[in-house]
Amino acid sequence: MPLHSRDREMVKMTITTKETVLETSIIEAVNAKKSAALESDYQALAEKLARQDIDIEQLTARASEFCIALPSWGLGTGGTRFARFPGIGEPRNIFEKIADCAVVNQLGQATPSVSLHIPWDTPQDPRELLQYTQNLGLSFDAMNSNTFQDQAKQAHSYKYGSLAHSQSAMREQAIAHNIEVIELGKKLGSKALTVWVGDGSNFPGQQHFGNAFARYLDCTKEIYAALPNDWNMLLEHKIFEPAFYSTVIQDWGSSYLAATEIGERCQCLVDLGHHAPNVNIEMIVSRLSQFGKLGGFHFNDSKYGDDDLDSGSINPYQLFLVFNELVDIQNNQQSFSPFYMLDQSHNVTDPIESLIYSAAEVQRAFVKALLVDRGALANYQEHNDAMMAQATLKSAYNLDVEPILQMARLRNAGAIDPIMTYRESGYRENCAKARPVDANRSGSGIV
Ligand code: RM4
Ligand code: MN
Ligand code: MN
Repeated sequence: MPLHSRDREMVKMTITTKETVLETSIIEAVNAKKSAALESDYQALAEKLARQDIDIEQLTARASEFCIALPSWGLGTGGTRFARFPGIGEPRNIFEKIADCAVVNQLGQATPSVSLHIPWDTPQDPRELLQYTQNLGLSFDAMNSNTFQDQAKQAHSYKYGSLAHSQSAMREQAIAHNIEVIELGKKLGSKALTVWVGDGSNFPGQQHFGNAFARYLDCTKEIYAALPNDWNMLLEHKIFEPAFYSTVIQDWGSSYLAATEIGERCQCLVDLGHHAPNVNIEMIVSRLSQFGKLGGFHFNDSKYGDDDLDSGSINPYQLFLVFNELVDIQNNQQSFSPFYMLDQSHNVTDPIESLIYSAAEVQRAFVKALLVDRGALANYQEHNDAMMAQATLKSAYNLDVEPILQMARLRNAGAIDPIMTYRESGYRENCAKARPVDANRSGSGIV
C-alpha cells in the first residue's frame, strides 16, 4: 500500500478535474521543449536502478500517488511580527486561495487537497465553496481551529489562553469554536480536526502546569465527543510562541499523553518547526507511530525555531530521515497513513512557487526513502556495522531522483519544470490585474 495522506490515493483517482485554471496548452508547450531531455535522463536512471534490481516504474508509480495538502494560509505572502511585504495579485478570499491551490496542483500534481484555517477561511456558503473546489479537482484535508487570536465581536479574549484558560467562559467559547469547525468540515468533506493552541505562560509561576493541562484535557475531551466516527483529531505540540516560558502542549510527550487520554482517534501531529534546535525528529516519528499515535505532519523547515521556511530548504537530509522512518513504518503497518500537510510562511517568494517547490521536495524525500536497501540496513544494524548502516542511508539519499519526479508530473498532465512553466504562464501578472490591492489590508503581522 502506498504511503500517502489518508484516502488520498482514492481522491486522486476519483476526482476528475472539470476545470483547470491554466490553459493546458501552456503546460504542453513548455513540456514539449523539455521532454526529450527527460526521456534520456529517465532512461539512464532506469538502467542505473536496474543494476540494483530496482524497477523505476514502480518508483514512478509511488511518486505519482504521493499527496500532500496545501495550507490555505500559505497562499498569501507571510510576514513576521515586524512587517509583511505583500506581493502582487495576492488572493483576497478563500475562493482566490483555492484557485491558486489549483494552479499549484495543476503544475506539480502532488497537492490535490487544501487544509483550511477557521475563521480565516469561513465561507458564507459552504456548498458553493465545496462545488468550486471540486470543480477544480481539489478536496479538503484537515480543518484547523483558531483559538490563538481574538476575532471581531468575540465575547471573551484568548489573551490568557483558550482550552486551558483559568476561566470557564473562555474555555467554553474555545470548545464551541472547535465544534463549529467540525460542523463546517463535515459539510466540506474533511476528515480531521487539527488543534493547536497558543496556551501557556510567559513567566514562572504565572500558570499551574498541572491544572492547565487538566483543563486542556477536559476541554479536548468535549471536542472529541463531537467528532464524527470517521474523523481524527490531531493535536499539534509546539515548544514556544506565543507563550515564551511554558506551553501547555510543548512537546511530543505531552501530546502523546493528551492523545492517549482523549481517545483512540485522537493522534499527534508533528510540525517539523515546533521542536528545540537539533531535536531528533525522526526518532519522535518512530516513537509515536510505534504506539499508534502518529496522526499527521506539518512539513516545513527551520533554522532557529518555528521559522516556517520552505520544506527541504535548510535540512533536506532530516526530511529524508523522517521519510526513512515513515517508509519503514508503512512496510510494517499496512494501515498506517498519516495526514501530510505543508505549513509554511512565504515571506520573500511567490507563495505559489514555494508551495510547488516544497511539495516536490517532500515527494523527493519520500522517493529517496523508498530506495533504501532495507534488507542490507537491517543486516548492518544486526552486526553493528555503523559505517555501512549510515552509508546505506546515504547512498539512497545521494541518488538524484529528479527524473522520476518529472516523469510522474508529466504522466499526470503536470509540468516537467513547474516553476518555469508557472512563470511563462503569466498567472501572477494576470492576478495582479484581476485582484486589485485592498487598501484596508494590514501590512504587518502574520499571514
Ligand atoms: C502555528 C502552528 C499551526 C498553524 C499556525 C498558523 O505555529 O504551526 O499549525 O495553524 O501557526
Ligand atoms: Mn503547524
Ligand atoms: Mn508553527
